[in-house]
Amino acid sequence: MLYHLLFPLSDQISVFNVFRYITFRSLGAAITALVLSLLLGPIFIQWLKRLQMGQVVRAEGPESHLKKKGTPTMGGVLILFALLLSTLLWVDLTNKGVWIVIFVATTYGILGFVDDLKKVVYKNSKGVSAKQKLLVQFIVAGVAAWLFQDFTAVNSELRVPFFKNFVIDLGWMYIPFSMLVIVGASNAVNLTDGLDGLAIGPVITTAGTFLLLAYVAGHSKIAQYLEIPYIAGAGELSVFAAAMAAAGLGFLWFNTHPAQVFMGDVGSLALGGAIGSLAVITKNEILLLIVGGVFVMEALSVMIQVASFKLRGKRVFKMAPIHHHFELKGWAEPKVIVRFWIISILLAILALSTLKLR
Ligand code: 57M
Repeated sequence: MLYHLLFPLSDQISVFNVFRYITFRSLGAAITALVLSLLLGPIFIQWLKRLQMGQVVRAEGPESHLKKKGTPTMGGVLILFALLLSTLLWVDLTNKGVWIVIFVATTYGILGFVDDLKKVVYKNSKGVSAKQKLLVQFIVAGVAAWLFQDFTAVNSELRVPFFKNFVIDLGWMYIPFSMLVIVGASNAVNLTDGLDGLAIGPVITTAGTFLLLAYVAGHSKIAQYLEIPYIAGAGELSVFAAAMAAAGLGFLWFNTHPAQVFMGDVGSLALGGAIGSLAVITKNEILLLIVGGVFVMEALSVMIQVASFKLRGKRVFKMAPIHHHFELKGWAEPKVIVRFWIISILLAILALSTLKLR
């Protein structure tokens, strides 16, 4: 909004010329989101406590989790508030791509909010059924994938990291594929959110990586130099990604071990959906497997565990997702969390290196 209010005045007040720069507006969005989440965090947590929005902890989880019972959840409302307000304040509101990503994050956030309410308020620990959740997620992802089609160069071609000239054209299959990317990312973040700060850490590194990927994809000269698809308008997504990373950082201040608040499905589903959408709109669908490698590892561990249990009647891990496996191996919770953060940072660096390595 500030861009539309102040940039037109730059003829009279030249300093307002800075609003034309995506870098400046990304920095503004990040500072706004960080300040909002840090300032509103304590008030929001108090409010959740008063409303008794305490987490219901399932008995079959690791012993160490039982003491977490009652921790306020649905902190994702705070993240989304800071993220969306900051984005709307600093982004070019005529950019369609940003609105599509906001549409996914908001609808997935509402889905998660309903799930959390059912679990926390109605004490129904199953929440919204998995089938209902998936149906809504695929419908929203389908609308987003369809809308992405006329967003400049979002086309059916897939690029494989490290192999610049190797392009796979999925044709009509690109729509269901991109839906799978968005729904998969959302559920992978959801599964990862099982230890204090375990999900929000990789969300911050992933958002920071997409800040850079969106900027270069939307910059014709840099995209040409790096031999990556030029996607006109993708640069504005840097503002959204910057706000997302900063809102996550502010939330981590309260979610770090021992957590004062959990993000809830309202946070994990929304943030995962936003990450999947950013990957599709910047044409980094396969690169997301590297950037979001921690989320992939967590989701894969569940698939392997359930498949092995069904086919062989035996577990591969002591418990899935894999963060519980390390807990049951005797790793302290902070050790598991910080080691997963280290992996996430290394994967982000590796992903960015693919821009140069060919
Ligand atoms: C999402 N939710 C956490 C919190 C957070 C198929 C199966 C693998 C599904 C999976 C599952 O139910 N996942 C749901 C993970 C839960 O966190 C809440 O959920 C929100 C995110 N969606 O924001 O509101 C618990 O995680 C802990 N937590 C923290 N700190 C945080 O910052 O400590 C969360 C955030 C919270 C808290 O204890 O209550 C969760 O783990 O449920 N199921 C599982 O993950 C279960 N695994 C399992 O059943 N494995 C089986 C088979 C089916 C694969 C096996 O290995 O044999 C384990 N997790 C739990 N209980 N808590 C075991 C059962």
